Amino acid sequence: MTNPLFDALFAPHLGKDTAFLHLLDGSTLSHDAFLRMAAQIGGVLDAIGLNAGDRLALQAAKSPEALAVYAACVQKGVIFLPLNTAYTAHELAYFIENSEAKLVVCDPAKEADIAKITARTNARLMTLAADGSGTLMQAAAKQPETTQTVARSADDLAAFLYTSGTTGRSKGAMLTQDNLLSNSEVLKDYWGFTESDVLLHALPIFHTHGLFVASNVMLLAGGAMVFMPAFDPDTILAHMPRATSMMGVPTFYTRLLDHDGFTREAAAHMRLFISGSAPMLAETHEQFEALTGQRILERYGMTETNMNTSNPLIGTRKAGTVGFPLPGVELKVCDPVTGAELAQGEIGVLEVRGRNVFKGYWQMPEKTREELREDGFFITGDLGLLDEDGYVQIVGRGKDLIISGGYNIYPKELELVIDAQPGVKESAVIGVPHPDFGESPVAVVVSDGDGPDMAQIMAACNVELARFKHPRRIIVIDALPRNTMGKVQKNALREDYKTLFTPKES
Ligand code: MCA
Ligand code: AMP
Repeated sequence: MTNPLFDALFAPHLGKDTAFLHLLDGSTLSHDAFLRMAAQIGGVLDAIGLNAGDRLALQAAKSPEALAVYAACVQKGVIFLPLNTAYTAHELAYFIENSEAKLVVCDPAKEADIAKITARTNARLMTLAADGSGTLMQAAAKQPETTQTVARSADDLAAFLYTSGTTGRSKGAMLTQDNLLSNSEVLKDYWGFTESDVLLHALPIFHTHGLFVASNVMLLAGGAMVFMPAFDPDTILAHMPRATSMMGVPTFYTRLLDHDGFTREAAAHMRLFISGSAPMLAETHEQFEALTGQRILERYGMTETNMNTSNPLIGTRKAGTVGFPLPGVELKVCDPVTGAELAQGEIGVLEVRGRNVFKGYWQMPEKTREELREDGFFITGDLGLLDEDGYVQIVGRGKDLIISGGYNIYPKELELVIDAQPGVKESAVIGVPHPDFGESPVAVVVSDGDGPDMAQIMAACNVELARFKHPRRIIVIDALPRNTMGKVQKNALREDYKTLFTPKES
């Protein structure tokens, strides 16, 4: 009986007393202790009747237990659906309904709100707090510390990750065991991770970066992670002398550079700093190298594809580029209209193909057809080129997307909420450069009648949208700039407001 993902990431560590998670209370959880905890959670999944292919949605604080829920899902063939802890009940309702999750695990503080959703969908609801308390681990404590591994094939689904869309409607990206496994195998080797590595893990574990890149790679390598609930520069610096590596979004690096305690000596024990999820300014690369003598390794990925390209471990890490296509990943730069492949140096839409590319969007065959070609190439929506040395350079986005501190914000989602408010004729949401988050959303609103009520707009955002998506400014203007076809010219708006957040916002 085989379960490729479990067999590669988890099974080799059964019975091993090696360090897996260093926690901030000073304790260390061994690989074996972690797997015993996961087996007990797996026992709960069996007891409540979850079968392979069923979905489990988790919205809980980052903790060893939350990571063990992922391991339990892999072992039992249950499809894991992690959800951003910032999502509101309004957003959660969609994910729970759309995925038809059979079990929802949430923070006890949100139980009352989420119970209203699960009552409608007939899903089972259990709780998991940041300290591991709650009904899930109470039930797990009664289960044995070993459990049967359910057979799966490489093509079976392991996870759904929801990604917002340009239409404002989220899509569940279906990721197979092989998508996740093949990518972590490639990354482990490409970045040289071994069991001697200790990774500073400060990313959330509900996205590809913190879960499928950081955690999977470390599980495969057999190394340890300093597992932090969130990014805090003081905590990072306190643990840097025992660590070898860190993965982060550009905001991690700009915040570290702003910290007086971050020096060449502080970073001396580290062998590798990796950045991704959003573009890193060449200036940040340069400042980092000047201070530490080390060069950040930048890579590029997507929820639908895991990681596609990376700068090399050995060789030149070129600032302003995301490196080369990873082994096993084919990358083409294509004409956005015809799809024809373009020559080196020409700017077009990046398309990628490989074992890393997802299976499609859950119950959205049309969306899948729009973005995933029959020949297997996925249309990323990112604009880029291959430079003279074969490095991939991302020059912009063909899709209307804002990335704030590594979180994606689709303007349409905000525009739909804002346009529905009284006094708003129409709105356009744009991403404006921000010194801390890279980009921040700004709403440009055209008033109707007596004009918009700002408090009402923010109240609606509070109910419907996670806090990180909220507009950081709302600007009222007479009319939106449009081209001759009547399309709103967001480029013109971005130009008008490009210095809104500089100099640095307090
Ligand atoms: C928190 N807030 C934010 C963000 N994060 N606002 C805008 N953008 C954000 N990213 C808001 C909170 O709602 C709160 O608002 C205030 O900022 C402070 O909250 P706090 O939790 O203290 O935030 P923080 O510690 O400052 O967090 C910033 C952060 C965090 C460390 C950059 O957002 C983070 O860890 N980002 C990583 C995201 C990530 O893992 N992305 C990978 C996606 P208020 O005070 O007003 O209530 S995977 C992906 O993109 C692909 C596959 C890839 O290539 O990796
Ligand atoms: P997500 O949908 O959350 O997986 O976000 C994926 C998007 O993040 C990609 O399509 C890119 O636009 C962006 N992205 C990820 N890594 C990088 C990077 N190193 N440089 C520029 N953009 C990036």
